[in-house]
Amino acid sequence: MPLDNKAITLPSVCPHDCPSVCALDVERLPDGKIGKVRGAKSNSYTAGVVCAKVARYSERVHHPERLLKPLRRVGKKGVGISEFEEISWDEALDAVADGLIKAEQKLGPETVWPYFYAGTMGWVQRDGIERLRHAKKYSRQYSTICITLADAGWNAGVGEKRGLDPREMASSNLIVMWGGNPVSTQVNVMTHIAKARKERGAKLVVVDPYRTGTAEAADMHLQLRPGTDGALAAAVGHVLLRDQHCDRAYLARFTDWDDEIEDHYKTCTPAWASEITGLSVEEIESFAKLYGQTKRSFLRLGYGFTRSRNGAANMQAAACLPAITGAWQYEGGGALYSNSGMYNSVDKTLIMGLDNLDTSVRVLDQSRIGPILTGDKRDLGDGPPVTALFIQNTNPVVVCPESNKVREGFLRDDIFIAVHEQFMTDTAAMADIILPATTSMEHDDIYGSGGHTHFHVTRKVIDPIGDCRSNHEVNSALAKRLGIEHEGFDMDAWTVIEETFKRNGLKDANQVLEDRWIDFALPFEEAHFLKGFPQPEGRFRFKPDWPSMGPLGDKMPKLPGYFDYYDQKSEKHPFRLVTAPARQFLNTSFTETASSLKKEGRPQAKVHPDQASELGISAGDMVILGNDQGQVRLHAELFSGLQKDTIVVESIWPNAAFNDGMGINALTSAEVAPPNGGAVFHDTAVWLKKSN
Ligand SMILES: Nc1nc2c(c(=O)[nH]1)N[C@H]1C(S)=C(S)[C@@H](COP(=O)(O)OP(=O)(O)OC[C@H]3O[C@@H](n4cnc5c(=O)[nH]c(N)nc54)[C@H](O)[C@@H]3O)O[C@H]1N2
Ligand SMILES: Nc1nc2c(c(=O)[nH]1)N[C@H]1C(S)=C(S)[C@@H](COP(=O)(O)OP(=O)(O)OC[C@H]3O[C@@H](n4cnc5c(=O)[nH]c(N)nc54)[C@H](O)[C@@H]3O)O[C@H]1N2
Ligand code: SF4
Ligand SMILES: [Mo]
Repeated sequence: MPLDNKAITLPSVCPHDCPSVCALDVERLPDGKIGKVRGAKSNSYTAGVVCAKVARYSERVHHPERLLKPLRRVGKKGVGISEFEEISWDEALDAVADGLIKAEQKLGPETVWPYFYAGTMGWVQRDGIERLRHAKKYSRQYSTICITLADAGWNAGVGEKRGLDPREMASSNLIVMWGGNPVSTQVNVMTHIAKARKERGAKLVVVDPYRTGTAEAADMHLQLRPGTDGALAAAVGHVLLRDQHCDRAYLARFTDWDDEIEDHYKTCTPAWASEITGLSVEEIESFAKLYGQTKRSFLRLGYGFTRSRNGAANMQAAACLPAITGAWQYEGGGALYSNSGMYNSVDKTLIMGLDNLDTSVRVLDQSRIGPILTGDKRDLGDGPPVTALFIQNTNPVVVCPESNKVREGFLRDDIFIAVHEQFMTDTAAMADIILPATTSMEHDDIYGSGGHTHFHVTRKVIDPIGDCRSNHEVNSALAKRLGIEHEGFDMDAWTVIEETFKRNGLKDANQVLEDRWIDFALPFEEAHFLKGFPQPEGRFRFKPDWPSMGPLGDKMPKLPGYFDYYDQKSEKHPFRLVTAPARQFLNTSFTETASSLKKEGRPQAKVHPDQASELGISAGDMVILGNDQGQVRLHAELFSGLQKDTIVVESIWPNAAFNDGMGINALTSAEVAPPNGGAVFHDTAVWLKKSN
């Protein structure tokens, strides 16, 4: 790529797994490196703001430890770069193809499991691995690690994964951030909240088990016990009905409201919810009053409160509130969980090779990779074991639950592992072959966005660093070696993008590139479901049809509220552990950058001071957290912003950052949650003790 003799600014998009999907203005310096990264001012959602870690993005892109050459492991698994030797791309691709072919020859195609997630959210680079999978009939992946429970809960009531335009917050008088921490996880929400507060004196309420940065900024913080949101939501509903803050005409016209639901809410008193949530009756009453008295109330629903065995029920119960008050009818009123369903109209056949999809091929649950690799029959049935993994865009050795089992599986000597990565992650260190990957600055892509409504097109800002290749290039080169024919593998990434736009009847991709994005925002009436909810009967469902939503749907309660199915504390496990995201990391991304590491310090267990003194724990002491699955050793931090029986460990640190070399997910469970699965990262009962 020809360079300029001065710094120039080029458009891009943040690729990370974050609802904000910021539009970026990126400086390219005369030496071909990226310089400053800023949020695009011209994008009405990004509004010139990015988080601190991406403002420092050149530190990650030009990091001295970026993987720049293909590597073959010649020593021990799980150690790191010293155990690898450099090889050529041809040797590496031949070795990967050979590994996959040999496994298939022995046990059939389902023994091979291409495994990926959202290290980049770009559709072409993230989802292209599916084209390889479907053509070969390799085992399919059920992606459950993040959104499954939240999706189920939202869709159960509303019917489709979309909601308010987040820019409408500017017109809201009350914003309720429920189970999310945007100060850390999607900073742009705070921009729009700040605007509403400044211009209209809007109030901010945060529902979160600990005093996060967002809670600190709030007018009211409901610091409940983790997993009890359904009870809080039902009690708020009770007060809204009792005090006539409900809209009876709206309920009759737009929902399935009936006497059974009415009677149910009558039983959900604040006193009852106080016992369960640990909040006082006054806190519940005053929140309900504020919510009931404010028609322009924007419920911003996060993921955090759904990462629990009862997470789908919690989400559905909270989503009932704007249906009770009828807030949906007003500007700035209603709810947003995610808008990513808006892009479902864009057909991804070319990107994902859906023309080769064979639904008779087995599906394995992403979050259950630990049990799967250690031979759990509940997952494998009569099918073959997984003996070959090809991994892109994810770091399962750290991020997946039951990580002692994940590690055991990766350490098996009868499994072939290829990892395409930017860094020597814990997962890459387990590989037989590592392929070096480009970053979003070095390849082309398109991005939808959960937190807003833009659909972005970008081209690379700089040339690939070292010998890095993009996922699309690697998948195409592997396809040739595996004997796969599909038109998507004969196109470069940009052509896949152009064709996808053309085949969907969208604007020409080059035009969108110039415009930077298409805004998919819907007209007011549709965004607010004023023509009816996208359910077969056109009504919001207080009574979801859970059994139709998944094999465990019949476990779910018929009516909205508290579902007491979670990892409750017990005499043996008297604490509830939340593994919330760390501000300076993005999952495990940025755990390699010095500035993020410096700011985060070390893994710490936040323990209430009263609890600590009962257990003889002082600030900075080494403690052990444990349950029937495992133990982790880390330092204690005394923190008063949580209930006495709650512990928070901000995550996700590499395993080696913990004192016994095993990270927090040793404690989290891979149990399948109702109705249709989903990981339960904040639903763990543990014991805590001082380490000697
Ligand atoms: N800095 C940073 N940003 C990130 C990420 C990161 O790791 N770091 N991860 C990215 C990804 S992949 C995602 S999906 C999003 C997730 O972003 P969020 O929607 O913010 O969701 P969570 O990360 O699950 O947790 C957010 C909050 O939920 C709270 N929480 C936990 N359990 C409960 C509960 O039972 N009830 C209630 N009310 N709250 C609860 C936690 O304490 C935490 O403060 O963020 C993205 N952005
Ligand atoms: N305890 C606990 N565990 C959690 C969570 C939690 O809150 N608590 N959150 C969960 C959630 S919500 C999620 S989404 C998962 C996320 O978990 P992961 O999907 O594993 O996310 P990351 O850890 O960011 O890893 C993404 C990897 O992709 C690589 N990558 C980025 N771009 C590219 C590319 O273009 N090509 C290739 N080949 N690689 C690329 C990055 O270098 C990085 O190592 O973690 C889950 N795990
Ligand atoms: S807020 Fe999220 S999307 Fe925006 S720059 Fe940071 S990580 Fe990327
Ligand atoms: Mo996620």
